[in-house]
Amino acid sequence: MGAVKLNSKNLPQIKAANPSIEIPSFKRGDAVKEGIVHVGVGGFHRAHLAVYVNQLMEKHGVTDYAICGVGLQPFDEGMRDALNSQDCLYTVEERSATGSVAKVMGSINSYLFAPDNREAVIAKMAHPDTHIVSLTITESGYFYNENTHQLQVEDPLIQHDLDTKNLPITAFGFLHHAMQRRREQGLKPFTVMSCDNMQGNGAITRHMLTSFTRNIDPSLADWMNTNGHFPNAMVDRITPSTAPADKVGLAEKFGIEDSWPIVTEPFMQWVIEDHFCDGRPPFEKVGVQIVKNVQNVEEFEKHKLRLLNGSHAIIAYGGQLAGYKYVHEVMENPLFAKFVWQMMQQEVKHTLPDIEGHDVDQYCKTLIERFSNPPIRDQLPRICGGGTGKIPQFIMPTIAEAIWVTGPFRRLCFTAATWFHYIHGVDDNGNKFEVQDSMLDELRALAQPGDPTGLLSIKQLFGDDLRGDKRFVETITIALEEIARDGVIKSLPKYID
Ligand code: CS2
Repeated sequence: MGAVKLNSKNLPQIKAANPSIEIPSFKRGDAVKEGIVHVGVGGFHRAHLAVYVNQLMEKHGVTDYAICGVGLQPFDEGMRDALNSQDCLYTVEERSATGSVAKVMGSINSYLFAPDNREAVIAKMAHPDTHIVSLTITESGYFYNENTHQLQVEDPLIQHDLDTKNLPITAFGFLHHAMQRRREQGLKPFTVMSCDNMQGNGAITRHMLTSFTRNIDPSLADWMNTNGHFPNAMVDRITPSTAPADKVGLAEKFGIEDSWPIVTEPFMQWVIEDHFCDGRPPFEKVGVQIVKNVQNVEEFEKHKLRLLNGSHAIIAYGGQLAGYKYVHEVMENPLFAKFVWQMMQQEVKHTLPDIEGHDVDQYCKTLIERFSNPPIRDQLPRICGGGTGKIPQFIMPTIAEAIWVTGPFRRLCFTAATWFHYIHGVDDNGNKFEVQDSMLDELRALAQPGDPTGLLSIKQLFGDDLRGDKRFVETITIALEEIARDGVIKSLPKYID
């Protein structure tokens, strides 16, 4: 029997054919309120926040916090068409070594594609039913200068949106217009909830949005700053990009024809500060760790960003240069597996704060297992992309702190060096690959094989502290020379005890 197209009407048929599939039994559409407007409906959102909200709706009768998804970028057109063709339903397939489980999600209730109607997005955010606007817009969507810690106000997209005669194109443009409307209507600001991988994501969102608005209307910036809440959060779930084979596999194994399913790992985690200015759903009922204290969130964030995302950097850039395609393949090479373990244990761990009840060694072991999970087939290019938002966050601060406490940092430098070399887009066997980064032209103009000085001169990414540190510059130069001369695989043994 052929697979059945996913939509509301066909749900009973899908379930009848395969009772193990979870399907939403809660009401959707006009029967619920859309309390969350989410900007950036990619794989991660659909595997993370939307799954938590689905559980709230399914198991706890929550009806005020369904999600209205929003796409800002022209490339979101594909998501619009996929979701609209199936009543915004989609499948999450959780894969582990022990097998697969399929769950159809119904928490996304509608979808707005901003280029179709920008005004509709502003009106939706400003609507009294909207209590939270959440974001997964990637590091580059924040226009955050890592060096000055200020908004990149000179960026042409920000300049476009600062001219309020223009309809907005950036997230901050939309948030600004919607906040302005809410103040005029006597409403509270919505909570702006960042779900991106950044240390202090809530604080950065607050700072960037109020800086943006201060350029247009200082009193509105003050209103948001005083009345608005921007919780910090640590978010985690490894979610590969959907591959064509994933659609075929879903149809074959589960009989579901889904235009854009998600494949992910069983593990998921979210630690968030309890700072919401216009109400929130009872997230704690579905396993979210809601904490009162910002310091706790910062500590969790530090552990996750430095251990998970930092390790992902060597796996992705080192693995790509060595000619691999997937994370689990890299981990099957004992040189990489040892390197990752030793970097976490010897260079990263001692820069991390103790968290009561959190066993960091166990956390590292779990990470090795998660990275080694073959069936999710996590693609290296997914992790390699956008390195200018990643290396300065996941690796550089750890190096700076390791040097500060005179701890070892050679492996961290080697990891940074793999990214510097990756920019050239040629692997150790001479094969070309595509490099994806919003700053690619600038990076290419400055990158030199075996010499980090050109790239290190980009102040916006690297600041002055490390560039001026002799130990750092010497160590990264040696690593980059080794990679340029011998390749990654031949260099790795020098970094393993
Ligand atoms: C990855 C993350 O893109 C990256 O740099 O490290 O997407 C990673 O998979 C997630 O942060 C896991 O929570």
